[in-house]
Amino acid sequence: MQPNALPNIPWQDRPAGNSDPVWRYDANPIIPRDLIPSSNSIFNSAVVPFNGAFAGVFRCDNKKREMNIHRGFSDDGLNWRLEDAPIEWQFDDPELSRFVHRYDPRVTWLEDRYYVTWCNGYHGPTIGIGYTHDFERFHFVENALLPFNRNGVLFPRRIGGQYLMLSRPSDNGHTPFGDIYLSSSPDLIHWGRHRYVMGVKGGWQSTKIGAGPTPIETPEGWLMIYHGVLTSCNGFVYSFGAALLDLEQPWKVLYRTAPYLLSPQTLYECVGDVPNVAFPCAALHDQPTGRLAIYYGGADTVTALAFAHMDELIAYVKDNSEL
Ligand code: BMA
Repeated sequence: MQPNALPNIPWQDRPAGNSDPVWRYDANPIIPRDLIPSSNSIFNSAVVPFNGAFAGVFRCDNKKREMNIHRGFSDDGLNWRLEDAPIEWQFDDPELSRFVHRYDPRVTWLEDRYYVTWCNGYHGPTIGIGYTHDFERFHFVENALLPFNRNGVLFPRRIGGQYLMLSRPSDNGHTPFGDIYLSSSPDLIHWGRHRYVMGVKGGWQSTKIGAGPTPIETPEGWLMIYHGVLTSCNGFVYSFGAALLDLEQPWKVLYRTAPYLLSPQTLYECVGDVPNVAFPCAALHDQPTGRLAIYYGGADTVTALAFAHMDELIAYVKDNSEL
């Protein structure tokens, strides 16, 4: 079991005079682009509670501009030690060793281990699924879906006996479309019963959307934080919002934010290798206090942190919903 109480997650109170449902850590970014010798950039990364502290899987693009995922550890969730070399995956089928790149990891504690999902380049982007028990040995399970797909995110428990995964069918490039779907599996290998969850809407989420952190179970439904993309005359703009999904039938959307929760507005979100990107991949929740720490990538370059109160966030999603 993972503890519901995480009193040691990073936290900072909402700044005076700020009434936003989500606010930024004032010492952002928490991970600079050059934390390890090999890195060009470190962003779109996932963290989890681990052994009373924290561990994570980090997207590090190297100085050849190859995309791969690395493990990291932290005592406080703020100061991270990342391995300079990418994760080495073990696999049963040598075909799985063929990959072009790995990026945008999510990590989900599910039953007895940490599952990692990521965008795996295998003749086009698809969803790789692997696991680790200890952040020492990592086992690559399978490519879950056919290319082209990105933003694969597992639910943290089975529902109706099945494993569930959100994903976002896409193309082989910088996809100009994209809706969120749900697939189910008895074994995390064979996926089917695909259901439409939700699609694009106006404004900040008008071009494409994709699930972010592992959904969080609340009495009001599954909290799904997701990114949404607007196409401006200067390119894509990545913001994030949130939806509440039905607890037992999570392809049913109960509420969904019409305004964004956070959009790229600070220097480290607006300036970098890809300007104007806030891309969430993980959230830590301390249930007793309702504190939420959201990890997101800034401008495809650095890793940043934002905070929310679960009760306030749920109320905001409900009060500002347009389905
Ligand atoms: C998406 C993914 C993300 C990235 C975003 C903005 O297609 O590649 O990793 O943050 O584009 O470049």
